[in-house]
Amino acid sequence: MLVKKDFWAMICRGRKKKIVTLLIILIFLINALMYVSLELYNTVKRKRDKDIWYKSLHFDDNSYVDKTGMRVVVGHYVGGSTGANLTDEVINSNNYAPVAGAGEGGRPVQLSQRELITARDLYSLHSYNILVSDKISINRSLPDMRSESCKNVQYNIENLPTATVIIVFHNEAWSTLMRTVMSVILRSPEQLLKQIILVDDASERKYLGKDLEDAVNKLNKVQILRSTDRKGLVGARLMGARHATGDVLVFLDAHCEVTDGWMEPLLDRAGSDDVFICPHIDLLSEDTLAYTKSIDAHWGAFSWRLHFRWLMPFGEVLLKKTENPSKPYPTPAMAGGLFAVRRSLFWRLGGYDEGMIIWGAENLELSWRAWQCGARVEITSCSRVGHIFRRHSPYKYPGGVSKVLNSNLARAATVWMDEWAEFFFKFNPSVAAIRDEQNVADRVELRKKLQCKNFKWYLENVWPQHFFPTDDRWFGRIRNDRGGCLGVTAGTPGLGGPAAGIQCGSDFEIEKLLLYTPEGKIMADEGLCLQQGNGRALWKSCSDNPKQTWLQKGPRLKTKGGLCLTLVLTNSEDGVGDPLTAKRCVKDGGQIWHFERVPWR
Ligand code: UD2
Ligand code: MN
Repeated sequence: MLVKKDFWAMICRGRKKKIVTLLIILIFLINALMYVSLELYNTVKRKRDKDIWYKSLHFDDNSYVDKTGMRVVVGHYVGGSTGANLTDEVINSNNYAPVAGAGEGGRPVQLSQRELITARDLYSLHSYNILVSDKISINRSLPDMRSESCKNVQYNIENLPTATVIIVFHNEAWSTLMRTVMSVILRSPEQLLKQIILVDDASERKYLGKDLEDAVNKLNKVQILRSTDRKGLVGARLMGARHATGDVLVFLDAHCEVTDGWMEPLLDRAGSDDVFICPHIDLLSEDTLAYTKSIDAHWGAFSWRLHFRWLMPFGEVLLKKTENPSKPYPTPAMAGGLFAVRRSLFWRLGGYDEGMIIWGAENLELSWRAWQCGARVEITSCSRVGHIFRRHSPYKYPGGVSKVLNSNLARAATVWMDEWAEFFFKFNPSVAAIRDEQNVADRVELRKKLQCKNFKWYLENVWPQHFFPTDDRWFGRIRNDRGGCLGVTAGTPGLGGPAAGIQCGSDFEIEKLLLYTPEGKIMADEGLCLQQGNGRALWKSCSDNPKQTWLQKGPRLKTKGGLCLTLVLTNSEDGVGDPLTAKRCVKDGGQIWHFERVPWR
C-alpha cells in the first residue's frame, strides 16, 4: 500500500499529473468509441441477416446459372448412384422432423459436423441434402424475389382461368414433395386453384404409400394417382393431364417451392391460349435448401449435342426485356419441369410424345413443337419458383441411362429438326445407331396435321442468335499454317477463356469444328465466339460486341481495327496449346489460316 502511494505521489506532480489525467480520459474515450461502433456493426449485421440477407448472396457452386448467366446444365445425366449401402429401413423411412425456425425465410440450414457425415451417407438417396430438408417445416416462409414492377402489376382474379397443378414423382423425399404441395396451397389464390394432382410414377418407398395417402386426404383439393408400372415423367404427366379439370395445366417438379404471387402471372398469360408460359426458376440449394435468386436475363436453348442450356439473350430481346421487366419474354426452349399451358392448347398440340421414356428431351420436343406449330414459349420473371437442381439423377433408368436419353433425343430430332437432325446424328453416332428403332410415324403425322413450320424457320425467327450451321455459314476446321487449329480447348468453361491452338482432329470430331458467319463471327459449340481483348484472343459468350468480328482478308483474319489473328509459337512446333493473339499484321508468323470445309449434314 505504501509503495503504491509513493509511486503515485512521485508521478502525479504538476504538469505530469495533467498529462496522466488526459491520457486516462483519452483511453476511456477510445474504448467507448470502439464499443459504440461494435454495437452499431452488430445491429446492422443483424438487420441485414434478417431482412435482406439473400440480396447480398451470389451464386454458389450449385448454381445452374453461372456468373454471366451462361449455360450450366439443368442436368444431362451420367447416371446416378442408388445408395447401395443403405438399409431398406433407412431407404423407406420418413424422418421429417421440423426444427423451429430452420430454413425460415428461405435461409440456409447448417448442420453440425456429426450431422454432415450422416447427410453425406444419405446423399445418394435423393441427390440433395435430405437431412436439411427434413429439418425445414413444410410450411416454411420464403423471400419475395419479384422486382418492384412485378409487385405492382394488378391482376383481376375474377377473370383469370382456373388451374390444375400436376406434380409427378418417382421415389421423391417426403419433405420436399410435401413442401412443394404446401407451398402451392399456401400461395395460390383459393378460387384459382382447382386441384392438385400428384402422380406417383411407380415409387417403391414405403412412406409414399399409405402415409402419403393419409396426409393428402387431410388436404383439400389434393389427390394422388398411382401408376403401377414406371412410365417416366412424360407418361406420368399425361396421366395427370387426363384427370385435370382446371382451365390451365400447371406442371411442377416434386422438389419445388412456389413464392408469393407465383400463380397469377402464369394464369394471366396462359389464358391467351397460344403460349406455354414458364416461371422464372430460382435456386434451392441442394446442400442447404437456401432459396437464392437466379440471374435475371436468361433464356433456354441447347448445345450441338442437344443438351439444354441457359443462355444470355442479347440484342433486341434483351432490350425489350429491360424496357419492360414485368412483361413475359420469349425463350427458344423451356427447361421442361415448370410451366403452365391452357389445357385445350396442350391437347390440341398433341400433349406429349408418349414414346419418350423416363427422363430427358421432352422439354426440347415440346418447345420445338410449340413454336413450329403456331404457339409460343415464354418466361415471366414475375412468377418465381424455387427448384432443387441436382448434379446427379438419384433414380434408376431401366435399360440404362444412355439408351433412355438417346432414344428420346432421336425421337425429338427426327420429328422436328429437318436438316439439323442430320447434323446431330452425324456427330452423335450412338444416337444415330438407334435412330431407326424409333417409331415416330404418329408424331410426323401430327406435324403434318398441324401444318407446322420447319426448323429453319424456328432457328431464324425464334433463335436468331443461334450457333448452329446454316447454308450461308461456313462450317469446318480453321488450320494455321504452323500446323495447329483454331478451336476451343477442352475444359474451357461456358464463360469462355483465353484461346489457344488445338489439335486439328478429324471431320467427325464435333468439338473441334467451328462456324464462320457472313458477319465475321467465329463461333463454336455452346455459343462461344472468338473475341479480341487486350491483345489476346478469347472465347466469350457470343454477343453484339464488335470485338467478335473477324474479317477474312486473303488468308488472314483481321479485327475491325486491322489487327491479325496470330498463333504465337511459345512451347510447341505446331502451336498446339500456344496462345492466340490479335497483333499487328506481319509478313509471316502464324497469321495464315486455311479454311477446311466439313459437310455438316
Ligand atoms: C429437367 C426438368 C424436368 C424434365 C427434365 C427433362 C426443370 C426444373 N426440370 O430436369 O422436369 O423436364 O429436365 O426430362 O425444368 N420423374 C418421374 N418418373 C421418372 C423420372 C422422373 O416421375 O421416371 C419425376 C421426378 O420425380 C421429378 C420430375 O419427374 O419430379 C423431373 O425429374 P428431375 O427432377 O429428375 O428432372 P430435372 O429437374 O433434373
Ligand atoms: Mn427437378
